[in-house]
Amino acid sequence: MRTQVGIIGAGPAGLLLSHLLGRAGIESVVLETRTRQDVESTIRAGVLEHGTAELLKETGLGARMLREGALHHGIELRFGGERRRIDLQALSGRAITLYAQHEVIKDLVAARLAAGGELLFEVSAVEPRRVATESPSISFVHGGHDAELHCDFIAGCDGFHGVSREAIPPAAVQAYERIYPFGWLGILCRAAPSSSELIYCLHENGFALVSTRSPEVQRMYLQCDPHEDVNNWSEDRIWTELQTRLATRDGWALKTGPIFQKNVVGMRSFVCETMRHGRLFLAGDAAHIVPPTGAKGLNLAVGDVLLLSRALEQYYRRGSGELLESYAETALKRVWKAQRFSWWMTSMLHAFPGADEFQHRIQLAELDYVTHSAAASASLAENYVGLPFGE
Ligand code: FAS
Ligand code: PHB
Repeated sequence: MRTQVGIIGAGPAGLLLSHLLGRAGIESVVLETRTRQDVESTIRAGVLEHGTAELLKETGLGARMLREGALHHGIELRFGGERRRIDLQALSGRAITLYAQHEVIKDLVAARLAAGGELLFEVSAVEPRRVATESPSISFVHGGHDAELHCDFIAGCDGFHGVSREAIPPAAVQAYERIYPFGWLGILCRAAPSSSELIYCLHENGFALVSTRSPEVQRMYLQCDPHEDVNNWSEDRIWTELQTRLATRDGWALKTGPIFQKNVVGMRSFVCETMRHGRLFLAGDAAHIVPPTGAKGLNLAVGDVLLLSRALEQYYRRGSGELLESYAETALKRVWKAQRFSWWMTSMLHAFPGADEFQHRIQLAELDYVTHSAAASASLAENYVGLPFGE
């Protein structure tokens, strides 16, 4: 097979890149190991930055998001029984959109297929080849047949556990990592919203987050041991612990309901500074991971592929490799800012094993300062709604 851009991975990064390239008249083929149904039902992100939502709208993908998503103009920080609102709209002039990642994926897959895009699901043995030459290719197996996709460029959008980053010689890889001594137990439940905006909560027992998916389905998280067995958490234990951590002086109550999905995720910060090796370009979780406290992962992937699509457009339209040359450097500027914000939110809002009362008081003082100081809350707000693309 032959195409211009071979894309490995049909997550938000790979599908959005194929969509943006398609709109610029650039051919691509997306290779995905899982089934379409699996990809369209993976429960992950829920928060879209202002810039992400605008890009989806501008590129013809906004209709269902506008109908079924929800604009949130603020978030709440909760600590020491106190409730403090951060007015994102007033502080940054922007809002966030609550619209689940797998819904974005469904919209992207539908748009690609409607545009005649080539998506190959259930491929295996994917291997990027000759990435440091001018004629790379990707070998894979599909429908029991060996295949080779010849292309000008390869976009590695296959997430943290993919093959693309592994295709870069170790000597060329510069990576940075921080693994956190806690994880998140995430639940989906059928219940009415307990709050009209997201609640980020620090309690001495640990972090808690109240998020949402729709008026009928709620998403919540609580800090737990990273190796926790989710079966140790009965529905009663989950609701009791959430209510304990989220308790306020004014008797606020959590709305509960049947939990139909629960899982534990570990937390890490990771950056592979080598986002490009020859004709192989990494984007999204294949190059960087942030702890979900800052709600940045999906939005960073969007920022990467917007940059990469513009660089490829410049190459095919004007024969210039200038933006391709600067892709990694430009993308990493935004990646490190999001890393800093996600690490900061995680450090401020989680109970660290072995931390003493002094540490806890410092975190409470930081939350008190952030929610009182116009400068500090404006800084939080502008990072949370998303720094402008390319910055
Ligand atoms: P993905 O991992 O989503 O997609 C990679 C794709 O490549 C997958 O479909 C995989 O099957 C495929 N693949 C892997 N290996 C392959 C191979 N060898 N060949 C072909 N295909 C291959 N981010 C936010 O912005 N906001 C949030 O609220 C948020 N919440 C989160 C909550 C949780 C519990 C988790 C785990 C993450 C959360 N994130 C959040 C981060 C998350 O959204 C990721 O950043 C996002 O999925 C990254 O997208 P991709 O880079 O496309 O990678
Ligand atoms: C979510 O809705 O899944 C969510 C929201 C905010 C976060 C992380 C996850 O920071």
